[in-house]
Amino acid sequence: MSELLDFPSQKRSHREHSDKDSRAHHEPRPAGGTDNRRKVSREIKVVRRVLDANDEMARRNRKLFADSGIFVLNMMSSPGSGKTTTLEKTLVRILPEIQSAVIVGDICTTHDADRLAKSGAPVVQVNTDVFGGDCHLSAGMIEKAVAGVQLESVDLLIVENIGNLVCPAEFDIGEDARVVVLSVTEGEDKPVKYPLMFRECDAALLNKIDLLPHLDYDRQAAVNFIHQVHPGMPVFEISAKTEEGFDAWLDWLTTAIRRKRND
Ligand SMILES: Nc1nc2c(ncn2[C@@H]2O[C@H](COP(=O)(O)OP(=O)(O)OP(=O)(O)O)[C@@H](O)[C@H]2O)c(=O)[nH]1
Ligand SMILES: [Mg+2]
Ligand SMILES: [Zn+2]
Repeated sequence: MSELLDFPSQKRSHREHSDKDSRAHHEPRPAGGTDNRRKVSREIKVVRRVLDANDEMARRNRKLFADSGIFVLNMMSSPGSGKTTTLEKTLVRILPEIQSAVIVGDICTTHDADRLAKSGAPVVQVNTDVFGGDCHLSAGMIEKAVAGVQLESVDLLIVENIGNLVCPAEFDIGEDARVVVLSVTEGEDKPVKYPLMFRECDAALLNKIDLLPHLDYDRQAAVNFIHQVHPGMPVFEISAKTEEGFDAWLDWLTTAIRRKRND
């Protein structure tokens, strides 16, 4: 069984988010006149309010998850890197020992929720499509979505973020760990082209390695690029299709969950 949440009230936030991006990545500079400066300073104030509100909600989420003894994993990647496939296989292998629930974000459809619900885990699908749709999950969306989850019977809450290698990394949702999936069909250089995502994550999954015989792909170069932006970050080379490499990935995940439980 999966549940669908729509976020029609997010209409304004995409513009606010765009403003935020300009501040986060390249602080807008006044181009000249006083009016322009005033406008920029007003925009920065709006952006700061949006960010502060998100951080506040993320703090609330984190406290709720800590009080409930739940480990929260935020999985992010470009569209189609294999987040859902990896999670389908992960859930089969960790259930029922690790009671899990999933929140999955997409702009449209319940395709991913339908796939993940087959594991038997409770799944909440967040759709952001009405009026354009946000391209990331915010702490507020997670706060609303967890209201549909019976937290007392959950050890692990997995959030599959909206497919996007850029802004999901900027939004704290109250998670314990962040994982980025990079598939070998995307090219080796994505970590240096989209460094924030790789800098902000705790582990990377290099997925679809079953396709390597068909590609001209330098896996060591990809790992080197990841370590260029995030030295020492664990990188697990996996195939969500064949489950090659899953033992090391699941070992990392279960160790992280156990560590939080013992804290
Ligand atoms: N060959 C191969 N195909 C894979 C692998 N993992 C995923 N795929 C395929 O890649 C496509 C996209 O996989 P998804 O798991 O839906 O990707 P996603 O990251 O969840 O996509 P979005 O949620 O839309 O961002 C599907 O056709 C999968 O079957 C893999 O390890 N090997
Ligand atoms: Mg998916
Ligand atoms: Zn976004």
